[in-house]
Amino acid sequence: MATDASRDIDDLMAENRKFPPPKDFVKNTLVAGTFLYDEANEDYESFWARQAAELVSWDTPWDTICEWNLPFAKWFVGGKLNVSYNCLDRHVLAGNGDRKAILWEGEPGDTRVLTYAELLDEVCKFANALKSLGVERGDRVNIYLPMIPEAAVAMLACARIGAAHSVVFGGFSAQALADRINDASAKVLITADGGYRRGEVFPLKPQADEAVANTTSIEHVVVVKRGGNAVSMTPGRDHWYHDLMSGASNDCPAEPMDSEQLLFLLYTSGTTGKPKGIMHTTGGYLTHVTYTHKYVFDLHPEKDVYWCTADVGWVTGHSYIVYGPLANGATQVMYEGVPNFPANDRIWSIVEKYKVSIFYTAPTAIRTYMKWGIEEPAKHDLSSLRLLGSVGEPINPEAWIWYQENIGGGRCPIVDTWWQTETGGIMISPLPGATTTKPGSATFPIPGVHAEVVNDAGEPITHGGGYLTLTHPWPGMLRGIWGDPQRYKDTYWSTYEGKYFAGDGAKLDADGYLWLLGRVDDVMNVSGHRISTTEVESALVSHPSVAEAAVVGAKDDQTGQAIIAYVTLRGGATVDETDLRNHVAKEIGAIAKPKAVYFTPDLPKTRSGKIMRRLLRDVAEGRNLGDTTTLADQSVVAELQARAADHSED
Ligand code: 7RM
Repeated sequence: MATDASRDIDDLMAENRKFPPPKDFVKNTLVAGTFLYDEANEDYESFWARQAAELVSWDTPWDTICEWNLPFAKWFVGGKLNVSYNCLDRHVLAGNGDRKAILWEGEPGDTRVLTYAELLDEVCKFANALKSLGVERGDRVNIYLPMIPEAAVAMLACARIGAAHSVVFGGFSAQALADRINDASAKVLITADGGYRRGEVFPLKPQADEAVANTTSIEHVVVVKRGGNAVSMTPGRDHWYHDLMSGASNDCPAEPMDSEQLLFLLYTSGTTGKPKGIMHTTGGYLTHVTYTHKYVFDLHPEKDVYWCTADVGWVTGHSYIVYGPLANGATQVMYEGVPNFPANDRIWSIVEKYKVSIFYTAPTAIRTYMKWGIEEPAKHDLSSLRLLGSVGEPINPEAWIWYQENIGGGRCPIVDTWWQTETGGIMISPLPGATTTKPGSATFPIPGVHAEVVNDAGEPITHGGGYLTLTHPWPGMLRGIWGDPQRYKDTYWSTYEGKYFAGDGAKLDADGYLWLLGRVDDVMNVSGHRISTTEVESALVSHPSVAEAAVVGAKDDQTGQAIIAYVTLRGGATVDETDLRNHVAKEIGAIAKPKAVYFTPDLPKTRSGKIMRRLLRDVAEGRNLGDTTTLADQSVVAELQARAADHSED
């Protein structure tokens, strides 16, 4: 445990369960043993170059693997390639045009199947349609769509002609969309009339209209018909997707792009301040996501059915729905709607129906399924599953075990994948046929990646709590923040000299396993002990009645900060506050015992499912709420404030 003076994060939790790769899984795995790690350790640049040469098709080979002018990197310099060619044409040319690329399921239950040949046809036509609207290499195009195949088509069509896309999640407001269009000076906006969510059509076009009214750069708006809701179309500016497509030629040769050509911008709001346009380029990014998608998910493209439940509006959708899986020629499920329409077993009914073999989702979703109870997955045959993945937040050991037993039937390895919008692709994760996992640990950097946990002074530590840094450039790394190189340096490269730091705490255990401890802004300070939210939340979730927990440090006269816990119970379960507080003390120590526990049916989350502890801190300290625009469900906090008021009156 840290001493009082230490600025490092305490290491409170010990989790010793170990899961070696299951024997049946290892029989057919792509990577068993340490050979990839050994090769990468020998010379990481050559290792990445081998991946780039093997997994990606180039029109012109590169001259230099990596040019590193800290903090600015270029990868595969001088190389030329086309991302859409890599995701489509080459599979068709190899004779796999009839392979299913996208098995799409709409929320109401309607379905569509697109083969690689069909997807290529669609992308070529839409690329020509974009050209007819004046889109050229180097332009920016905004995409504001529901989870429909046209989202992937639009992204790939941009890549085909060298326009950078900027996808804005369909749940974001008109103002958020306008800010992002303005920052990128986008020329064209691609949207839909509306999409399905919770059994109803949510309109997108009216929001798009409002956004465009507050921008000056948009020349044309393309509208996909999905919701069937009434929309107004501005003549000359607005075009129906199906009208453009019916007149478009499917002949659109993929043009070779420079390896460092901008592929996309993706805005991250962070906790506060103006959203940052994270820049990703072509050759390095494609290499990184193709390599990780293949080896982390042990992809056998001719057999597997892969499903990532993210939205294309997030980086997970970019890297592990669109670019990685398609570059690898995978067959994947894409689902439009929410997990509880028409009932709480929708996800498992889709797994059964399409015989999904690789399933990739977020801890927040897993904890929600825990809350709904094991009866839901038990209604379905999930025996097609052979590998499970997790991304987005630390996965608490108990949620990991629940996932392993109730979804994976005890036979599937779990890959807990740590990465960020900024890293482009997975950085820390098990390789499922090679790594012995521990529930809640993302284990080790993947071959080719170098991470260090450092103390407050930036010195590497070998065990205990500290800060996660990345010490070498990697192919998928962000190339900067659009229009703001200084902010790029300040945000990521100035905390620890020469190292990338993006704000996560982490610890190393005695076996060298990495455990992510959550955002450092959320670390609590109780009597001089720096306690991570993750460890206290995991201790709470290890109680059999608890599905989900969020803790925050609230000002306290005695201890500086006191731990306040917000807890959601599993379906049908009950427990009292004292029992839970004692449970935490028993699991990880008296110092981490929450001062108060509030029970709540829901926690405030961002639209991508991350818990918003900042808002809970405001509630706990009785402040007016700050910026709530990134909150997924506005009613949750109001409810919590009401409960806090009740509690203080008892
Ligand atoms: C992919 C994505 C990035 C932040 C990151 C972490 C947290 C993501 C994990 C995780 C623990 C994980 N991109 N995070 N994955 N924490 N274990 N496996 O989520 O840009 O939206 O968020 O998410 O805090 O810094 S993101």
